[in-house]
Amino acid sequence: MIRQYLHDGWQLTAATNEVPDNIRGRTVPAAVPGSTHLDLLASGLITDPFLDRAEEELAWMHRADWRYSTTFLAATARPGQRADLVFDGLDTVATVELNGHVAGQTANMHRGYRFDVREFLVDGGNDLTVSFSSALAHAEKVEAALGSRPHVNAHPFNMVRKMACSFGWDWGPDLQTAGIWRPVRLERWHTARLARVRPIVTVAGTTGQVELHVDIEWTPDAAENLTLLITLGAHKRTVIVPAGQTTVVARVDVPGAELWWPAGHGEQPLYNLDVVLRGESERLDSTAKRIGFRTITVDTTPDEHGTPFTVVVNDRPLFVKGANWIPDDHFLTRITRERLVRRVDQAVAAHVNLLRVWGGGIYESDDFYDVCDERGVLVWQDFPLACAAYPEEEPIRGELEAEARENVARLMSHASLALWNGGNENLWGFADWGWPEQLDGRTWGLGHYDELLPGIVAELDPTRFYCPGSPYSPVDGLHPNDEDHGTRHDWHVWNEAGYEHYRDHVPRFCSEFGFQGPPAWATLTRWIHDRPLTPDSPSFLAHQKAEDGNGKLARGLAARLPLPARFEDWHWATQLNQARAVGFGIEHFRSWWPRTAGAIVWQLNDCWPVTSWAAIDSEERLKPLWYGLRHAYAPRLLTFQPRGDRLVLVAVNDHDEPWDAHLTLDRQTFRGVTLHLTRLRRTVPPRSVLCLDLEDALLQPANDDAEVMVATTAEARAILPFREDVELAYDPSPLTAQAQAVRGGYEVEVRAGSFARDVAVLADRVAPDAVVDDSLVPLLAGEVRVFHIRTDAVVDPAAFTDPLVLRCANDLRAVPDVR
Ligand code: BMA
Repeated sequence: MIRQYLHDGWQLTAATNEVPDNIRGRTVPAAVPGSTHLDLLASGLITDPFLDRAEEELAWMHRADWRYSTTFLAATARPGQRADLVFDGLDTVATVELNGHVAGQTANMHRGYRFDVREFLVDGGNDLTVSFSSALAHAEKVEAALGSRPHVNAHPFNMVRKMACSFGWDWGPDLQTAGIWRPVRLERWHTARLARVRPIVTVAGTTGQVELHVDIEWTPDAAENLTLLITLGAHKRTVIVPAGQTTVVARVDVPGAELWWPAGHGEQPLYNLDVVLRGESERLDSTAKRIGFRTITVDTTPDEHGTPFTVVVNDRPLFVKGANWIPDDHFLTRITRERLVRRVDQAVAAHVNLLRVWGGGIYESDDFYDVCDERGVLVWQDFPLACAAYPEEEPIRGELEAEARENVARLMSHASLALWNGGNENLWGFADWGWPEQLDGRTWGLGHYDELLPGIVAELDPTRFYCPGSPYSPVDGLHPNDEDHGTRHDWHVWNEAGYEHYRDHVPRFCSEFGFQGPPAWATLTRWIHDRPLTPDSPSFLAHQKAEDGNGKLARGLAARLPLPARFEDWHWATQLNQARAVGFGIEHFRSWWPRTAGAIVWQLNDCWPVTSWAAIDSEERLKPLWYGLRHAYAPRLLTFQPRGDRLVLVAVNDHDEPWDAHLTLDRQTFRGVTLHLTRLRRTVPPRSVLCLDLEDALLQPANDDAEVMVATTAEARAILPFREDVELAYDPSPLTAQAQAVRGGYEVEVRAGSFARDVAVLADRVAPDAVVDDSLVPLLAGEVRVFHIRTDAVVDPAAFTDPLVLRCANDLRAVPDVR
């Protein structure tokens, strides 16, 4: 096998006249892999699509057609040799021509294409063109042919196999990309090649087992017997492949295999699996994968509460501390392995042990799953189907089948891959969003979720759990979002209700819930230049995509925190409230373990600068929510929760070791006068939850607007005032602080004269690269905390104690409220 990558010399030209004057007839250098927006940006022909309201100016690109072309040097194919033009990904509707001959046509960005171009190759320069036509126009044509189906947002993304959020989402821009988005190469081979290699990995007792399924493609005239050499760590196997045999199944056992564990529960040993196909005299083809030995199941055995959804790894049931993942940049080809490493590391640092690759995005790159394997992050993979009814007719069915087969086979080797899921909110949409009337009997995708996709998983990747959708109730006749059965999404909080309503439900598994907040200040002000900058200024609004998003932010603050007039305070208040809301939900869900077996917050990351549910913004900055996640997902957690009509203290121990907790419980005034104090010692068994009754003397304040309840151990602390912030009589400026330069950054020593809630150093306001080690820290009267800030910037240290940088919840009481 000779692989010749064809990434050089590409040029891009608009293929229609319906483009702006400065682009019509122009040819510009093109990046491959890449996309039209990025090429035009690099040539200075468009404004950066993320800037202010540039997205609107670029709407013409939805309907544009493009031609990519290059010339590469090659020789004609020798007799008996195959020459395939292989595209790992084309976005999306394309015609591929080599030297004027049509090699093939495509309409699915989620799969690869292999075209036999033996007949078209010439000696010397070969002209390759890829002509893209508008994916939107294609989708509209399919819609006209098959009949329309309900979908969220403006465009019929459900009519073309292209990333749904390409067409805009409630956190994403409507910038419809086109381009050669994954590698392209010429593959020359003879005799045979490895068409597909599928390791089915299990553990039996202490033996790791790999059942390797290898599909071989032969040239028609090949007549020799071949050898397959399999190397797994120190274990080797050789299998003879008789001429013409297209499948081989081989078993390799690894006695005493080291087990792979999710982060927080053990190590992530990975074994190299190399497969080589040899002819009599030469190596014909090879592939390398990495596997890990573990078992992952989802326990759905009915119990006294209904039907659980408990992820079990190596026989150990785990509480899933999850986050939903969206494409990490709207322009997918900018997502490097390094960027993915940083993002997954940020997730792990917040104690996240599962990422759900959400159905409005893509099957991610190999790098993504490699990094998750290495870091011990479980992956829940949605098939890319979201918030819409999908036709079960051609061409959608055939394309979905082709992409699912390819991607199941591509990803199944990964130790981190925990489960396949049919799609996002499509079952819910049918049940609740008025689809049956709109569909009028047309197909909507049930066959995909109940037959096509589970059939493919069972055939190709039989050890992996398949779930038809999220949310999903595994009991016939029940609503997909039933709290007692399977998974649930809680969007009542945020859309209609305050976050206290998370406590109205005890779901078996909450696979989506979340609350919005703006991006970090440095991110916001780099991309949005409104003067004045307000939540309603035009560019800011262009980066707030949620329906009535600002209204929901305002209602979310109501009754809790002031609704500040000054933008800087609004920014802080809404970021803080986002973190509080999600932390509140997580603590509630964790307190119900094992009945509630997981929480997957919406959402970890962003794909452009936007007000969204994300914990990490598009410039990789940690929003206060990220720190909130890290607190709420900490392996050992103390939280006050209602049980019956009283509050109890819940101690959550996620470790595999018991927690010998020496507890101090006290009630004290904001000024630090202790009014009640008890000490006790309790052991919380591994991976379990202990509820502790509390004495009246702790629970009943003398002044409910000026006291807190505190539970402390060496590893965890819970602090709870008796009322909402707007009703508390706390000091609006309780902090004194000093900052100094240290190696690698700055230190800010903060002292609380009286109770200070959610102390934060918004360090990126001082230097865009500055990162603080902790945030949203409560300080009791008299406590001192040193915040460590990492930055390369040289600044006056006092900048970190500026009132717009060093903040706490209290200070919002000092600012004018617009209500
Ligand atoms: C859920 C998700 C996304 C959406 C989010 C916030 O429906 O699946 O579609 O972005 O809510 O509205």
